[in-house]
Amino acid sequence: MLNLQFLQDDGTFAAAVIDSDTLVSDGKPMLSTSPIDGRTQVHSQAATPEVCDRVIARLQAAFEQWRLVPAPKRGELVRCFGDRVREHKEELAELITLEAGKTLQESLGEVQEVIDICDFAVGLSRQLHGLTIASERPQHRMMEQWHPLGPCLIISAFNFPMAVWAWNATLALVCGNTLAWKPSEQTPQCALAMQHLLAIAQRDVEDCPQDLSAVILGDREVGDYLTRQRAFPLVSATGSIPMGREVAQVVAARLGRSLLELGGNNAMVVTPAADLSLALRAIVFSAVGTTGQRCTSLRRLIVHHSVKQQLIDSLIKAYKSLSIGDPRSEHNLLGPLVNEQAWQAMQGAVKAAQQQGGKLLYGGERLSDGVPYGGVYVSPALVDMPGQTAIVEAETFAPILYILSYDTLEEAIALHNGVTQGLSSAIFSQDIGEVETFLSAAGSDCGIANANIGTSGAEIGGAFGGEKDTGGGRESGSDAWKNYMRRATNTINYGGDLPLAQGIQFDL
Ligand code: UN1
Repeated sequence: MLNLQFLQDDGTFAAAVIDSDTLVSDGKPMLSTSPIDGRTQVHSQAATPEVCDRVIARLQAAFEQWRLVPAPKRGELVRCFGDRVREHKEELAELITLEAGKTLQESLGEVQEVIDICDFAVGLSRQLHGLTIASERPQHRMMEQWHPLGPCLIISAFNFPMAVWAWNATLALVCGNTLAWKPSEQTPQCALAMQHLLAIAQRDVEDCPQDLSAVILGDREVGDYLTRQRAFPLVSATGSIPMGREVAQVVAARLGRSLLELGGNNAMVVTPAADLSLALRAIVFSAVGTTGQRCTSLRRLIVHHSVKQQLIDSLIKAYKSLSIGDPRSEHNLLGPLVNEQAWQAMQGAVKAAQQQGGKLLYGGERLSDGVPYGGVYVSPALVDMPGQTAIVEAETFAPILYILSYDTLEEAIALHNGVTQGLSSAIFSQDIGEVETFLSAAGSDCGIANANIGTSGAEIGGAFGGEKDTGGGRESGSDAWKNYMRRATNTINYGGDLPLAQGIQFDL
C-alpha cells in the first residue's frame, strides 16, 4: 500500500517534505478539494520563507555530494524509483483521479508516462556526452563536458500532477541535480506520493545521499519566493501564460535559466484529402480528452469548406455518444472540470463566442443528472465561428472546440499561426504535398507539428514544448537534458609551445 506518511497529528500535511522529514510551519492554511464531488481532501500549510530557506540549504548541501556520484549510478536511483512506480501504478492513478478529476484510463496513462520517462532517463544516464571539436592549434585538444547545474526548482500544474514533474525530475536527477517541487495547490497528495516513492528508492540504492528532493507546498506567493532564490540556477514552470511571464521576468532579472511550458491554443487543419473517419477520432480525443484540460487539447478546427458540414455532422453524433460522469467509473470518457472557476471561464467563453458571431452547435451545458453531486460536469461545446475572433485567440482551459473554415492551404496555415500561442498542431491529409508543406518552415509555427494524429498525447521520447507565448522551453525527450546541465568547453595543450588562437603573436 502506498503510505502517505507525511500527516501531522492534526491530519494536516506539513509545509514541506525533504527526504522523509516533514517540516511544519505556521504558514497560510490551505485546503484542496476533489473535482469529483467538491469534497475536502486535504488540509495543508503553505511553507513560510523560513521553511523554504531550510529546505534550500539542505538541497544545496546534498548537491555537493550528488554531483560527484557517477551518472550511471545516479541512473540506478531513477531505475529503482521507476520500479516503485510500476508496483503502485493503480494506486497512483487513483490518486490522480481523486485530485485532478481525470478518468482512470487517463490517470493510468499519466503514470505510464512517469514510468516511461524513468526508463528514458536511466538510458540517458550513460549518454550525457559532449563533442570533441577540432582545435586550430597544434597539439591541442578541445572538448565539451556537461556538468550538473545545482538545485532545480520545478513548478507544476494540476492537470498532469505527476508526469510533468517526472519529465523534469528524472532528467535533472541523472544530470546530477537536486530538486525542489512546488506542486499545484490542487494536487498535494500526488506530489507527496512521488516524493515518498523516491525516498524509498533512495534507501534501496547503496550510498545514495539524502536530501535529493523536496516537496514544498504553497500558493503563488511561495512559488514567487522560491523563484527569486539564486540557489536555483534553473526554474522549470508549467502553467498559465501570465504565470510564466512573471517567472520569466523574475528569473531573468537574476540571470537564471527558466524552462517554460505554458498555454497552447492548438489547432488541426483538415483538408479535402483527409481520411475523415481517422480525423474524427483524433478530433474527439484531442478536444474532449481530460475534459479539454490539457495544454495540448485541441481548441481550433480549421476545416476545408468542402468537407465542413460532413465533419460537423459526424462530430455532433460523436459528441452525443460521449459518456460523462464520475471519472472513477470505467465507462465514462469525460470527468469533471477542475473547479467552479473553470466553469465560469467556459460559460464566459461560449457566451463571448456567440456575441462574436459564433453559432453553438452542441453542448456547453452544466450537467446534473447521473453525475456526482458537488462536481462540475459539462457537455463539451462545439462552436461554428465566422472567423478567428478575440475569444478564439484565447486559451480557455475547458472543452470548447471552435470550428473555422478555409479555401486554400495558405489561408489555413495563416489562420493556424495567427494566434500568440505555439504549442501543438496537426494536419489531416493523405496528400503528401499538403502534409510536408504544413510540417515545413512555411507551415505550422508550433513546437509540435503532427500529421494524421491529434494534437494531444505526445510521447515522452520527443522534446515537448512550444514557441511564442508557450514559452520556448523543451522538456522530456530528445536532448532536453541539456537544460539541466552546464556546458564547459575545455581546451588542453599537450605540446611544449603556447600558440595563441587567431594567430595572435604576443612574444614576451
Ligand atoms: C500538459 O498538458 O501540461 O501531450 C502536458 C500530452 C501529454 C502532456 C500534456 N503527454 O497530452
